[in-house]
Amino acid sequence: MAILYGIGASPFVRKVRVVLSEKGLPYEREEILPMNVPPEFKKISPLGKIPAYRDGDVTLCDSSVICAYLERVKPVPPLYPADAYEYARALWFEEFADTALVQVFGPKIFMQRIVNPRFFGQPTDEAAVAKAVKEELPPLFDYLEGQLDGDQWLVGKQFSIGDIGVGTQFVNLAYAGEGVDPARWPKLARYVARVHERPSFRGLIQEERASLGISG
Ligand SMILES: N[C@@H](CCC(=O)N[C@@H](CS)C(=O)NCC(=O)O)C(=O)O
Repeated sequence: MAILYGIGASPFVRKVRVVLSEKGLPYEREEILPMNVPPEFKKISPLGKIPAYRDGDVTLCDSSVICAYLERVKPVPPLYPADAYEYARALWFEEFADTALVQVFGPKIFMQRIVNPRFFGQPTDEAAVAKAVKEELPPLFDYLEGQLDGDQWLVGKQFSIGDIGVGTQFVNLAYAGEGVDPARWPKLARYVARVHERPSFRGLIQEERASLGISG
């Protein structure tokens, strides 16, 4: 049985779990906290980051690498568009989420509201969260709103790795009690709800909310 290493609350671990679920690939998850990882873990994830993946002799790290590998292992259903331009666009949205979205949603909001008080006994710096929400979220949301041309998904007609990458970051934002104002970003609000309603996301969100003790 394949093993995915990492904790459920990580948006990058969730990205891989959604791909595994969409493709119907069985796996077990082994809890690895992203700080002070065991030295053994660095043999499969040299930077010490989660997720990492093992299937027999195959060991991999980095969510984007693992997802691309899984696509080759089980090409159906496809999560990367066949058309060259659409393929590149899907990779772009994954990259945008893995860099621009996580940089704000993660340390500035999710860490502050969830991780610091629950796991480190530190108070939330609400002023810092409010500043990030007011100043840093709107340009990101404006961009995504402009990319949603009334289509169901970000790229073409197909649910893709771009939607998974973006959708997983919005899960952490929701856990931290923030979201998309439908009056200001109507297409994005509908889109995020659509992505999170997929069974692959919905099941994980229920499981994670229960384990983190977050209602909703
Ligand atoms: N590019 C990596 C990013 C993974 C990542 O940043 N994971 C975080 C947890 S959400 C981590 O392990 N952080 C610990 C560290 O940076 O040492 C991927 O896509 O897997």
